[in-house]
Amino acid sequence: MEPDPAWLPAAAFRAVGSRHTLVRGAGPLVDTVYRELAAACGRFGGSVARGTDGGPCDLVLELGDDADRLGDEGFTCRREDGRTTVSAAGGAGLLYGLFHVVRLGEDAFRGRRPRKTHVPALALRMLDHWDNVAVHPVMGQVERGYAGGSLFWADGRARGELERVRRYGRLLAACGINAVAVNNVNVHETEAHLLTDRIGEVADIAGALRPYGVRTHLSVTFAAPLVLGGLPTADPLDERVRAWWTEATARVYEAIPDFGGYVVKADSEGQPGPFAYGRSHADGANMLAAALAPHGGTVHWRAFVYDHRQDWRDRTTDRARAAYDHFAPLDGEFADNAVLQVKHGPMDFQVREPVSPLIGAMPRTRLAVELQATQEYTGQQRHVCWLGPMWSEVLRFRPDGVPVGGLADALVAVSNVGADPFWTGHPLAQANLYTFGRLAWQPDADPGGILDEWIRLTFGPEPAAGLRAVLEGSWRTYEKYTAPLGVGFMVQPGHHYGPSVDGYEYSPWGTYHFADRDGVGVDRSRATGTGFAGQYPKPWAELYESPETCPDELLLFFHHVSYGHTLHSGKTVIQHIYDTHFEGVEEVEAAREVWASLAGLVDPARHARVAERFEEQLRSAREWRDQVNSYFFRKSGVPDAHGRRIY
Ligand code: GCW
Repeated sequence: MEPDPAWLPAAAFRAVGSRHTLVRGAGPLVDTVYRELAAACGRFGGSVARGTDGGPCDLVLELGDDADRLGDEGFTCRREDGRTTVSAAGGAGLLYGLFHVVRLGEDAFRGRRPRKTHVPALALRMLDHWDNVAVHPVMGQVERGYAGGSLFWADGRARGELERVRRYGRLLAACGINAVAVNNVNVHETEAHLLTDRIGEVADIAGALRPYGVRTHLSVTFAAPLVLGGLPTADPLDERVRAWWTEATARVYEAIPDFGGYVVKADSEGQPGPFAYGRSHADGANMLAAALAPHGGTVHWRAFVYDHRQDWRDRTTDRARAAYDHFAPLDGEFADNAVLQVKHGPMDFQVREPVSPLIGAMPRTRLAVELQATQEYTGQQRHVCWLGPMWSEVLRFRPDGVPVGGLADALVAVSNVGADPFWTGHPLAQANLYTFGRLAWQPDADPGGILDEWIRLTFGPEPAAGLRAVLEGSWRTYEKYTAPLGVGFMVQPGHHYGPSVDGYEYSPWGTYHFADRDGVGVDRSRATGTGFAGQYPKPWAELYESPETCPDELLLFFHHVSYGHTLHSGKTVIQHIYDTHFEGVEEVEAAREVWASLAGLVDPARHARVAERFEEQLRSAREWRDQVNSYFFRKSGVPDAHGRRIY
């Protein structure tokens, strides 16, 4: 089966493809622009010329605008005297300009448009693939992957479907993504070799992505000098180790001259790191940064460092504190080409978390904020869960005056894409990928506008209202029927799908809700709890400190309260739990009906795939509702005020 066209169906090119266009400038990405236009004109009867002189034309795409202002990726767009002009200083900018015109459709060729400048707010807009080369006995081909196999790898080898990879690069460019890390941050034995003897396979992928301005990055193991180099140590301050990395990195750049850099998960969930040698994470990151610097590369060093072998009896250790406690003291010690990659929340991609207090706490350190497009904890691409509003809240949050989107140098998402013909398993999960790219380009963009854009491109105008109804509130719906009020987890251990309220309660992972007969939640206050709330600057530290001022949706993240505690909404905690769980399921039922009504307006294969997933979502949502409600009814003994069925 041909892969789904996603947000680039042929019809999206009708407006440009039926016009007369002139392309001015040279370079590989300008060639891509030309090829895109030639293909569109072949289909819709327009024409495209290259060069300086041109007869009358409707659209000009030209290199030559102010490089200082636009950089390589920015562009301007204007329309006057019946002609639309896109100018850029670099080929990437021209390509983004072309996709901008595609998004505008016929509007690009109507009336007058004053000149407008478009420059990405974040220089790096990246997807991290958690793809394994060899199938992992527990995690499979793609760790936390819900879209079939890997686009890049299969059963220990390069998959070799470079045309598919090229199409992927094209979709990414059309929503503004410019970097991809091609393997899992948990680097197992086979994958370690991508850095050295298997770099050619990475180079092939890089070659397929390059025409769309997407640079390739690699996850590497900190122990590479030991496991690949035969050295007795991986100590980042050892000269032999440093020389090994310098050499290995030089060879990477011979194979991939525009290689982006390394991604590293160190001292985290069993991965090796500098702690084994008594060195700091800055020592570790800086060693790799030094090897990359002569080539213009960057190391993305992940801050996801915590004790995953915690004793649940130990109430002093709080996983939420870990990233800040480990990294905030290192501010100012990281090299210029080292970027600290911080998960957006302090725990782990739950449906609701506060923004990580580490974000904003290291003003002298470059920052990448990591989101999770793959829906590990948000329905695993069997449930509709459009994450745009959540991500937008994160990016607009102001730790200390400046919004997160303005503090970050890079925005990264764990990819939700695989070898599935719909790319993302659930066809509607494509919206998350698209929204991520567009928010990374403009973090203060209205997510609803992005959703509409995605719907219009992907589905055309007819089913738009229905799609909006299905997607718009889907994150809040998911939140309603799963773990309440920011408490998190309550998922089945291991695979993390479906409810198990106590699944992680007595585990070593540091993820507890502490429900008893009187109440529920984690006391993270300074006064009586773990002190986590004190990691925030004002006003947040104070706001979160007290259950009276803490926002309802985060109450159980920060506080242990009684079931009778009254929320700002006026409801008690226990009644809130019952109400939201009944509502959540009702909302899924309603969305499923809306989807059913779109049959005939949506491509049949897509319609069938989503319809099938809705059956599973509804089954699962009911299971969540009944387990969570029964659990809290049995703990608390408090009946539902409305007498609904609880087991
Ligand atoms: O959420 C956890 C996931 C792991 C993942 C880890 C991480 C790649 O369950 O599968 O490992 O986060 O972000 O490193």
